[in-house]
Amino acid sequence: MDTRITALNAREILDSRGNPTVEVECTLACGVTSRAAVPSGASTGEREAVELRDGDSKRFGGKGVLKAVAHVNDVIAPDLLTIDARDQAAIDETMISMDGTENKGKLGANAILGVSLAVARAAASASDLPLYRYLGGPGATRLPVPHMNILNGGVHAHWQGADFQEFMIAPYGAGSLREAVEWGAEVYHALQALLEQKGLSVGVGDEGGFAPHVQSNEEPLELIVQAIAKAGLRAGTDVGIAMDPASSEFFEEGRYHLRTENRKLEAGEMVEYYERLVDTYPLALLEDGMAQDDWEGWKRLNHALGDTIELVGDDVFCTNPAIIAKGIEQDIANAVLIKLNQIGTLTETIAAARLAMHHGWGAFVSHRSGETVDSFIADLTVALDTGHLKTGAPARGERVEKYNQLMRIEEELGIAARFAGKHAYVRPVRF
Ligand code: 2PG
Ligand code: MG
Repeated sequence: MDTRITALNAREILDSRGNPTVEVECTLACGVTSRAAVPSGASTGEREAVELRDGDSKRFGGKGVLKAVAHVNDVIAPDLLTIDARDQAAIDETMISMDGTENKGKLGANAILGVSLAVARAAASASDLPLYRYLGGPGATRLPVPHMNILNGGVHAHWQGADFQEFMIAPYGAGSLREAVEWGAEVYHALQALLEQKGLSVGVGDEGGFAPHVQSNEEPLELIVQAIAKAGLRAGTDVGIAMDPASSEFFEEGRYHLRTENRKLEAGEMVEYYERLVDTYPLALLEDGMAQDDWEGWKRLNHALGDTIELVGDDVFCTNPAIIAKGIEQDIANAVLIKLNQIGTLTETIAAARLAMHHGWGAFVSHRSGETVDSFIADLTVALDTGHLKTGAPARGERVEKYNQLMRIEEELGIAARFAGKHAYVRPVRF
């Protein structure tokens, strides 16, 4: 097979929010063509790689990505032609130096990542390997616990509901990925019925979870525990809960503003708030409990809860190996969120996850709130053996495509497949 790159073509497509994003097609000399699409966040970290937008208010309110598309077609492509698509790290390194900035602000991380992922997929295809095996080798046999975001708040629900952004269920007690997906969908529907019963809205937020008007950030946890029981499952034993408050979004002037509860909390009070929730509910994982600039708050949180549950840093680390290294040194968390487009190349994303895992930290792979049907992260999670991922509700095409891909992978692995279950976390499940 001749795996040299013969063409790279980018175009502008729409994401799940109706905003433009970049899609790239990669063609190899052997005739293989692959495609990859780039996701887009709403609650973005300040140190994320740059998502290049046109800023032309006449198109998509300034959100067009024609500049990024042109960077792929006119700048990146000519330089990568005839390079072997299997040389992923060299290709990514070439794009990083072509860009020349710290944050990929010149070419755009959306341009660079589109190429990085399309190239990987083409190389896998030309090697006649499924993507998870091409990236992960023969040891890539463990299916992750899906963390399904069934109740949305914060910016993903346009501040109409809870302040906390994501309330997820983790069916870690299931015997297989397929069963976990089944349980997740059943709890989702039980929650829908429960909300209807209570006269609450069943409209959904950006990630497919319901977005009801609640009176506090504890109410969703109460509702989810009830929904788990209503689905005939045991909260804690069969299905755990995870939260991503995305607290940078409500951290203002040094305090955490809980609008639904009409309270402003100091970091110490916020930590106590979480401690009480952990005491009361079967929480296995808390992401972005503290804000990206509140490293002192993070340290307090890790001191209080780091031995009990998994504490994942998202906005605070931005999948950036240099920042993660600092976080490890200063002992501020025990896990990192892994998002491809926060850093902008596949190679750096793999490095970020490995760095975390080599230090005994967890790595939690994630979608973005603006997604496409590209299921790259499903394969990546199996390849990196992170044991868990989050990719939204068990509803909406762009979310379920990832869960569906994981079911396909499990089926293909057959007797070799393992489900991570309660071993998914960096801290043992308490139930
Ligand atoms: C997050 C993500 C994904 P966004 O905060 O973890 O759920 O949201 O893509 O909007 O940054
Ligand atoms: Mg987050």
